[in-house]
Amino acid sequence: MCRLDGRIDSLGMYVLLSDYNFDEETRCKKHRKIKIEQGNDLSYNEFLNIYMSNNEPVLIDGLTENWKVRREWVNISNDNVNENSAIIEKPDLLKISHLFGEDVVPVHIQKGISFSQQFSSSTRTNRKVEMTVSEYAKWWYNNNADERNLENSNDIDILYLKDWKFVSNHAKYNLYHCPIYFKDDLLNETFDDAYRFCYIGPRGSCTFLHSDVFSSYSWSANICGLKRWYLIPPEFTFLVRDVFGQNLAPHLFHNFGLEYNTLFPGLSLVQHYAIHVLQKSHQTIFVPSEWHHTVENLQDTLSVNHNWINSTNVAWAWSKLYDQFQNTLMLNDDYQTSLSNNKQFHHQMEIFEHDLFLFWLMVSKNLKQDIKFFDKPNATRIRDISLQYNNVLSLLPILEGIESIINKNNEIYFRLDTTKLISYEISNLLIQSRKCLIKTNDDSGI
Ligand SMILES: O=C(O)CCC(=O)C(=O)O
Ligand SMILES: [Fe+2]
Repeated sequence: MCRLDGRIDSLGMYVLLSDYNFDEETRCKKHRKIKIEQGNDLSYNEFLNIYMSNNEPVLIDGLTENWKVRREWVNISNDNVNENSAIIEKPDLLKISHLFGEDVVPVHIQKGISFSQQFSSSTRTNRKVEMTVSEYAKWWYNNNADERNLENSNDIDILYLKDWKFVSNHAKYNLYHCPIYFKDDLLNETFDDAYRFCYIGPRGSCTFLHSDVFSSYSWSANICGLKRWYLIPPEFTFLVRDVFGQNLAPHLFHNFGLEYNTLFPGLSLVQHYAIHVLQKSHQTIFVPSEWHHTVENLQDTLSVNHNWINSTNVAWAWSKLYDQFQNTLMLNDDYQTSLSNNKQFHHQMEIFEHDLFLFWLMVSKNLKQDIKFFDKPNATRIRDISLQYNNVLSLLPILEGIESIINKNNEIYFRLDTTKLISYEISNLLIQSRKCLIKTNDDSGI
């Protein structure tokens, strides 16, 4: 099993930080390349056993050819300016806006267009606003000129349309088919497709260093354009945090000078351990849990992506949430007397309560489904494929964990009324699922 978070090691590692202090196995991970698979040749079980279970990234070719988004949202033209008359593919904002112009979407306004400037300039900002797709399309055609000189336009705003929850609003449009590898999805089944997104980004737009929500997996299919990814294996996360293992560096290739380098001494090293990926159209990337990454659109790019959780990564997601809870409690114990820390404690506790509630919804909903499923061994739901990982088995310890947190802390910390409901439902669900497991074990002679 991989280590998901190197935070605890960070101070210790920094004391002796150098490439040479890594053991042989770690040093061998330098300049690793991502594997490329052909969609036709990769079975679900191979994807599960080689990539999902080992938490390893992969690029899969050729999943998108027949998708509607590819047929109808991409404008294909000939480059008549250059002699070799290459084919140019771009997001067809005219068409998209004609069809869905009234949708309100999140747009990130970014400053400073060239990546070299972006990574060396402290002025780059990322402000999020909402606008309609037709307003975005207007901006696209008025400002996103092909001839834009990236090196000299750092004063111009660049607008990146991100996290458009297209499927949850227009499921019937059938924009694309979720590839079989990513269908086993507890997250979107629970939250009505809320983690299924569409991205439209002009050349020069980017996504800053982050890892994905709830330690989920993500996949992203490039419909047209070109993306550059830097993926950081979780055992090197400490290299992108400050010396105290707390804050994340804003960028990977950033140089703010001596003071900054002292605060983030790992950045010079992490470049060797980050996996560099150029993702072309028709390629789909699998980003494993807790791999930090940055993404840059090197051309005007259209992509679809999902975050998802299933029984292979749900325990990691839970342990991250649990850590967050322990850290919050420590905040309270350590600084009982300090008012500002008390405020911080309550703020963190609110965030935790919210996440715990979402987690509870996900676990309980799927447990209920799976318990029913146990009675019908020939069911054909897609999730049956990974039943070897048995969702009841992987979700049950989480339910127990939630129960113990709520029982122990109900009086002291939690204010949510829902916790009462949760604790009542948990007891019932635990009784049922344990019965169900005993029955299954008896039937199978275990
Ligand atoms: O394409 C992007 O800009 C970001 C995508 C991303 O972060 C992801 O798929 O996890
Ligand atoms: Fe991401």
